[in-house]
Order: sequence, then C-alpha cells, then structure tokens
Amino acid sequence: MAEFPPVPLTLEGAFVLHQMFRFDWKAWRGVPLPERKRIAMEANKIFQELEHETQHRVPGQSALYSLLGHKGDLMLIHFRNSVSALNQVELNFAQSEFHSFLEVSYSYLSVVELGLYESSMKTYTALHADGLEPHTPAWNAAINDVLQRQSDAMASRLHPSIPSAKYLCFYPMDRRRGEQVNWYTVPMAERQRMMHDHGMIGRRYGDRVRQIISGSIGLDDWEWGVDLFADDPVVFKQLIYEMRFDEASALYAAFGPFYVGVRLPADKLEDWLTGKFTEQD
Ligand code: 76R
Repeated sequence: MAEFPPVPLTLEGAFVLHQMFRFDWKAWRGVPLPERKRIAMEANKIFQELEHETQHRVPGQSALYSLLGHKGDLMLIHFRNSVSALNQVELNFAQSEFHSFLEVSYSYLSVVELGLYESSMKTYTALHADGLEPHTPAWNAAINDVLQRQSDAMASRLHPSIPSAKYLCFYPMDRRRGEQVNWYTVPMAERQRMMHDHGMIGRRYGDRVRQIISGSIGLDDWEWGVDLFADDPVVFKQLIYEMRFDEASALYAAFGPFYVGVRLPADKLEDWLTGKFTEQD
C-alpha cells in the first residue's frame, strides 16, 4: 500500500477569538451614577455594533456571555474572516471607557475546522489509483480541487452564525501524545474509525446541542477549542460524560479549563451592570 499522508484533510473557516474578562465591580461602584449611565450606554452601543458588524458582505459575528464562577465575569466570542480582523476588533474594544473596568482573564485563538476523516482516505486512494503520488504538484492540485469543492458545500458550517442558545460551554483540548498512548502515531484508518464512533455519539445530541469545533494547533496553547451551545446546561454534562467513554476521548483526550456562560444580549448589558439580568427559571 502506498504511503499516504498521516494527516486528515481539513477545511478551515472563520477565525475565532474567545475573550474572558474580570469586571472590576468595586471600581464601577465608585463611579458616580450619571457617569456609570454614560459608560454603560457607550458599552451598549459598542456591543450592538459588534453583534451586527459586517465585513466583505459576510456578517462578522460576536456575542457576549455572562460567565459563572471565578474564571471571569464576561466572555466575548468573535468570528471573523481573518486574524487581523480579530485583532482589529480587540483593539477597537480596548479604546472604550468600559474596557478600563475589564481585565482579560483568559483568551483563545482558533479557526473553525471541519475534519474530513470520513473522506480523506477515499480521496488519497482515488488519487493514487489515478497514478498520482503524494506531494507532487499534480497531487497537490487535485487535493486543492477537492478541498475547494468541499469548502463551497460546507460554507455555512465553516462560517457559522453564533447560535442563539441561552448557554455556552467552551473548553480547549488536546489529543494525547504521552508515553502510554499517542494519537499522532495511531494509523489513519484507526483514527478514522474512532472519529466515526465519536460522530455517532455526537449525532444523538444533535437536536439539543450545537457544536463548533475550532482547530488551534499553531495558534494557541491547546489543539482544539470546543464550543457547545444549548438551552439546557445539563445537556453539556450528559454529552461530555457520554463522550468520556468513547475511545477517542477515553484514551486520547486531555482537557483544559471549562467556561460556562449565559448569553447576554447587548441591550441587557445595562441591567447586568446593575446586577439584574437573569430571569428566575
Ligand atoms: O463535523 C461533524 O459533524 C462530523 C463529525 C465530527 C467530527 C469530525 C464531530 C461530531 N466531531 C468531530 C471532530 Mn466532535 N466533539 C468534541 C467534543 O468532551 C469530549 O470528550 C470531546 C469534546 C464534543 C463534546 C464534541 C461533540 N470533535 C472533533 C474534534 C477534532 C478531532 C480530530 O480531528 O482529531 C474534536 C477535538 C472534537 C471534540 N462532535 C460531533 C460533537 C457532536 C455533538 C457532534 C455531532 C454533531 C452533529 O452531527 O450534529
């Protein structure tokens, strides 16, 4: 059998920045009320704009979440067409007065990724049958063709709109490269089988969770970012618990910190700043 590349084909879409902030409540309360009102209105305007920003006729996507626990108070997620556009968003926001009350507690840079485990081997085998050798110009051109066609077909998943679900669960993760097991030395066919099983479990939750997987190898400290959107946070626990028993997770997954937030629409920010935002449910 020919030596095929061990790396699955991937499609990349929107670049993603997660920003977690601590809010300085003490400093905020020290500001006279009319000032607070003015700063809150300015912030409201900024977030409204962020929610509706468009670039190159593709809607830029941003959303704000109220975070639980000590890891931060607010989380902003941004989807843009380029890393430089994300950087510009970050810089614009830093100019606001509201930003002086924030301290970044964590951030994460990644790019929406669709792994083509199901079709990579088929593609490699078909090109080989056509007499093409890996890494030759003809092979590379044929691969680019395949990727271009797939990208067009998957455009809406590569540039997703941020789901309107009430809750977001975000965490970064790795595939293990340890002494006992190493994902990156497992043969492609085995990884393909495990990812298939993974997808089958995930699909059972498809009606209750939206997942956006972003790749961050070379961009940030972990290898993937996982964003799960749901109206019921118990579903996060159920899905992730079930996946822990799945081979790809049980043997090969290592997890970073988890962040859970409640969607905070820009026009609710002023309420949030007075400590009243979540309705009782
Ligand atoms: O994109 C697709 O829907 C195709 C199938 C699929 C791939 C390729 C898929 C489906 N995932 C894929 C890739 Mn996933 N996913 C996670 C986690 O907590 C854990 O144990 C793992 C964190 C969850 C909860 C989850 C959910 N997935 C990946 C990758 C890239 C790995 C690689 O290439 O090696 C990672 C790191 C990852 C992790 N996944 C699904 C889900 C869900 C709910 C689905 C089904 C989506 C649906 O069909 O609606």
